[in-house]
Amino acid sequence: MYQRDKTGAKMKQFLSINDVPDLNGLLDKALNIKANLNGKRELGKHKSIGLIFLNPSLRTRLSSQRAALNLGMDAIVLDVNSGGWKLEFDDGVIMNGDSAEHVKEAAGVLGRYFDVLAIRSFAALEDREKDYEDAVLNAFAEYSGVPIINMESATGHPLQAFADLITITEHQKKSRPKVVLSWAPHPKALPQAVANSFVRWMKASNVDLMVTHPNGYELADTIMEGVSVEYDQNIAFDNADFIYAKNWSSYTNYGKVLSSDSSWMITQEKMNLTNNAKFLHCLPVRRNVVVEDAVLDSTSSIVLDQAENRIVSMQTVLESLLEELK
Ligand code: AN0
Ligand code: CP
Repeated sequence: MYQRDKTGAKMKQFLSINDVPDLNGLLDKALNIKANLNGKRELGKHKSIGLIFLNPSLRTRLSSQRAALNLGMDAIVLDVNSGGWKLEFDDGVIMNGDSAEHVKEAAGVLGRYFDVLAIRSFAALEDREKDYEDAVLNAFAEYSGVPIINMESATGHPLQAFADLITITEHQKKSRPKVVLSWAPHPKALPQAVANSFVRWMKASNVDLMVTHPNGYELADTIMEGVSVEYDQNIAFDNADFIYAKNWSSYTNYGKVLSSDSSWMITQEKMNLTNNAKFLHCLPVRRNVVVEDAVLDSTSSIVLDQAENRIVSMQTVLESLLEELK
């Protein structure tokens, strides 16, 4: 049976960037895989992955299935909220309420059905401590007995950040590009997961990273350690090679929307302040709220390349895990 082990140099699970023993090696592997997506059709034969969703998805769901099928794996999707029993995650609860099944059994059962499990479970944005324990993802890791892949947890979205890194690598024109993560407005409270992972992966890469956001949108200190923050978006955009837009709700005033200031929307006028920067967003994106049409519809936008690279990031992670399962 699969043993959790972080001491070896091989990838054993993919909960966060901490599970990547060699980032440059993984990136090289991804670029090679992209050049021949059908090169390892036999590797995953007779192996299976369960894709477990507690929240909606378009890209993650389909790129993960695509990647698994490219490797010859069976991929089966479960939307827990519409097709499964309502799960309990707390320990020691008297389960006489809504929840019919505890994650201890559910994860254990799924571990008997699949060789690998992938989980999506967003932050609830109510209790910061609880979210930042990443309890749902960790419960599956603890009770399933099989390798777990994070398809966006409360605190991170590493498959997205890996796809972002691949995309930036493909488009960069200088060895150390300036990459700006810009907060942008959104009507609903969104998690910090995408921004957290983007910062962590960029910090580990050869880029000049700057983060820009309004007051009150500071990300966790542990994530932002060593990263420069510029509160004036126009100054941040100066000489940027890549603009990565994302909304997140406040971390300090947890889960709150503190600003819907439309002057933070990414416009063509602002893109003109950059070094002819490419525009990135993980999608889904609200047009003319987060970013105006003119930017998304311009040749500077590489959002579809990013989405395409979600197949590549998942396929690279799966290939790494399958090599260990053999
Ligand atoms: C989610 C988020 O911001 O975390 C998923 C992004 C991949 N976005 C929305 O809910 C709109
Ligand atoms: N970027 C991303 O994860 O998209 P989905 O929410 O559609 O999977």
